[in-house]
Amino acid sequence: MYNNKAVAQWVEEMAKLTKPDQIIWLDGSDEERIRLTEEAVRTGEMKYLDQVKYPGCLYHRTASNDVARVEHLTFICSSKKEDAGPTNNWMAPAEAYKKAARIFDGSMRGRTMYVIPYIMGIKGSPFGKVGIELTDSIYVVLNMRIMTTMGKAAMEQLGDSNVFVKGLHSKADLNPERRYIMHFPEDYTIWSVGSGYGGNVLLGKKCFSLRIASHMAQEEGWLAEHMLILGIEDPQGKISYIAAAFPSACGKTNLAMLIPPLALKGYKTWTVGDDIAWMRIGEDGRLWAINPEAGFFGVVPGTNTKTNPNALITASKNTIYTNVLEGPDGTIWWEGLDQDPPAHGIDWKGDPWTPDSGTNGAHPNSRFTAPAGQCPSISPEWRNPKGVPISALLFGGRRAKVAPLVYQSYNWQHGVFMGATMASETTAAATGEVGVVRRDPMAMLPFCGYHMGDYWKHWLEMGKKIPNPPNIFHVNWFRLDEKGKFIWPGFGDNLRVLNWIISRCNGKGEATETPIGYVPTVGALNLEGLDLPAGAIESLLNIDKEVWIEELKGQLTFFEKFGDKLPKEIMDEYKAVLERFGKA
Ligand code: OXD
Ligand code: MN
Repeated sequence: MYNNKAVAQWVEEMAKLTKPDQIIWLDGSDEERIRLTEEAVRTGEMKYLDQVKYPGCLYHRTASNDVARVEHLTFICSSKKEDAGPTNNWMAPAEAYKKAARIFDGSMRGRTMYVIPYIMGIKGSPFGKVGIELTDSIYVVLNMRIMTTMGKAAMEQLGDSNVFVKGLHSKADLNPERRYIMHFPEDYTIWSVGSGYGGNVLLGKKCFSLRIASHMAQEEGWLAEHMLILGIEDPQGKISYIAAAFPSACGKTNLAMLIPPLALKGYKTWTVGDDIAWMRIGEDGRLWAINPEAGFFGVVPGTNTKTNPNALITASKNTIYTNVLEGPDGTIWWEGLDQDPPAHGIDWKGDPWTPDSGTNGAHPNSRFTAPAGQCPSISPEWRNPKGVPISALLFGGRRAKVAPLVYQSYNWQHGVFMGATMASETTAAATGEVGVVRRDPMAMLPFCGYHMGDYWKHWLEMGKKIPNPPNIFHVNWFRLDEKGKFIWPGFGDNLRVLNWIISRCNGKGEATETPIGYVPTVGALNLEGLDLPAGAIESLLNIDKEVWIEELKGQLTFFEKFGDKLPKEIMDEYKAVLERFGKA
């Protein structure tokens, strides 16, 4: 069906290994979508939801031991161990290929191999990159249709080039003992076996667009980041774009789809992406970003008409729901939805469930896969092949006491240090242990495809190459009061903070110099219409020296892991903060 020789040869080789009964090359047509959906429904792999309430929506349940990314089974297989660095699992490429091949061998017998050509990015854009995923799962095919530009368009983009990311996926027997997510950055190759969960098997997303792409970006001089992209339009119609990195469970999708509070009249927000940003230096010397994805693969629980009404609308049609609670007659429900649960249903494990069961109906990591174009706040620029110009980069985390609501770095190098020291405290829901600090540099800990020390060096070098770089900020929506309650209302009101950030980028916005960076003065944030208790803004902006000295100790322990790969500039910034605290 397609006549790219390199692709044909590779597909043949992989088919020899996995031994499918047949191979189907996908074209991305609607007829194909309907045919595959009907087949998946016939075999029970997927179910139609009520097509009046949820037009075009499908339900899928993964195996109950296969509901999240598996970091301990994820490997970076660079030829030298040192290129994977201390934050990645490493396996020698020959050993990894051999180990996985034993599981792939014959794994598609009795099954069909689907060939999915896809573009991460926009067709015709210099940002775009082509991948091909081979899979034995229709669920994967239907998700990839939403998350990427797939089919004929991708093969046209590839032409007769032999440069494409080779992704091989098989569910095999879904045995966690025989599950691996292997990345071969030097070969632009991904082998994923033994899982059916999105983050492990939608190979265009984390595997390609972050792990492999971060390696490509280092080679080619750009940035592949775990960042949302959001445009903020002021009442005069000027739109400024930010890109923001937060670890999981810090509200990235919510911020990406933020709705301005009523008090901020005339402001609009525009969603460009909710998870990944590919950024290059534009001809005008600014940093330009695209969202390489075409859909959202969002966490469902907690999504409601208050936290993220735009996500609810986005996922109201043509969406695949995975591992939520199945209610009666093709309905669905999840914890944190502002609607009563059904009297009975089937939970994410496939067991009968009632509100009295005392267990979750939906898995906490249940997901929606929805076309980005359906988002009410989608930016008219989201498919612009040039991308959007970035004024500010934000790093953030969930910190009860350490980080103030917002602060700005003194310069790019200091900003890279801020990203490198990013951390988040675990919540009770996530681990059972509250307040454990997990260091997650640039939110890339599980996604950086090479040595984190080299990655910081690359960031530092990019700073020297960008004639007009974005300003860098740190935000923390999660500061707690003495009673353990959030002080800042968050959600739409985060726009107040973003507005201060944008005014700083325009040479305005009042700030005080502190040991950690520029912090807004108490009067600098627009708090009109917000009913904060007395002293709240002061505590949100407060920097507690004792707490920071402890924090700096934690940063140093973390940096020690990187030995002589820790760039000197990062250590210089560390010492400068200590010095500003009078502790050098
Ligand atoms: C995601 C994640 O799924 O960051 O986006 O874990
Ligand atoms: Mn993510």
